Amino acid sequence: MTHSSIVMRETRYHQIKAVLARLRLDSSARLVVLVDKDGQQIAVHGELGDLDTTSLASLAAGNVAATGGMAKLIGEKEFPTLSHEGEKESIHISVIGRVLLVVVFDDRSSLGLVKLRSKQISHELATTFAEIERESAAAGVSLPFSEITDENYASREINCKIVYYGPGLCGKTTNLQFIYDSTAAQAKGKLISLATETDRTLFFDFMPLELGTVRGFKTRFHLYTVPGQVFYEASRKLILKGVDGVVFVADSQEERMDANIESLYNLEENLRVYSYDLMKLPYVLQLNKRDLPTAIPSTDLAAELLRKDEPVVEAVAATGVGVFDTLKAIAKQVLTELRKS
Ligand SMILES: Nc1nc2c(ncn2[C@@H]2O[C@H](COP(=O)(O)OP(=O)(O)O)[C@@H](O)[C@H]2O)c(=O)[nH]1
Ligand SMILES: [Mg+2]
Repeated sequence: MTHSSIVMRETRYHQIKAVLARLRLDSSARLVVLVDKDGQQIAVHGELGDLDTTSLASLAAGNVAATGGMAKLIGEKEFPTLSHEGEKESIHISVIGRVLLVVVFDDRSSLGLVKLRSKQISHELATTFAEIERESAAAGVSLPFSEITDENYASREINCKIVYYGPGLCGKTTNLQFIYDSTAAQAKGKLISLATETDRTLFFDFMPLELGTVRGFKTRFHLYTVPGQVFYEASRKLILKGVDGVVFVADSQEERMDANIESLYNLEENLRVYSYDLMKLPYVLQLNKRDLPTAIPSTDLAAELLRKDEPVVEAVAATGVGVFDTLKAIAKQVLTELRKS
């Protein structure tokens, strides 16, 4: 989260909120959200209703990243706008440098109008963000957007991204599903699973989770899983962008040992793409499926998969054993890192 963070002064935040309010009015939209490309929500204005804007922000960023991959395949740098028209509600996304302007609208407006108005303010937003980046470089500090974007204490937020990594069918989705099933409704957003017909994770699972208040900041964890199959390499890379902590879920079955090792190498390689170093990143090793008769001894697994002094948690995700211990172990490290910055 902090790798590309910039600081936004309160006055800038209000300036941006005012631009969003104007856009919403001029385009008769329901809601306008400004999101950074890593999926963090920067500011929102409009009728929220029960809309989960955290998930919206995250999925919008995933959407832009995925279509960006498509653009490159056909020789374009990226697509500057994306729109999705539904029966009643529609979404228009504009890519403005490092931020995404997401407009949600219904039949009180039209795609043409939203497009026009978004384009008209995109220059203004780009200029403002260029200034913000200059200011934060001058201040020489690096804090995430969300930490200081509001003077209102209660609404200060920290969003952390945790990725569950591991070979196909090791139990990543099962971990998230158990957390989801055992968490109070007010603490969690929707668990969003993009799965194939055969129930394999296609793109990712995503679930926001509130951890309460840490040092006056409302703290929210965004939990992701990656698809395990070899051919989803592109998704795996995208999901690691902006990661704050990784849980590696190993499958204890003897016949999955090679798959574990391959996936761990793949993780290290994909982290390097973003100049992250597994050695420095908050990291937990979960040895899952301890219940199976073919599970090899934990010490043998650990000997093969340990990378540093990371916590090792034995688990049976299917029944929830070790699932929260794993989450706590990674959360603790991520929060310790945050305190340093
Ligand atoms: N026996 C056993 N099965 C598990 C355990 N954890 C997950 N599974 C099963 O393994 C299969 C794959 O799990 P899933 O979470 O979809 O794997 P993913 O590909 O890593 O997301 C499912 O049928 C799960 O029910 C476990 O601890 N023990
Ligand atoms: Mg899965």
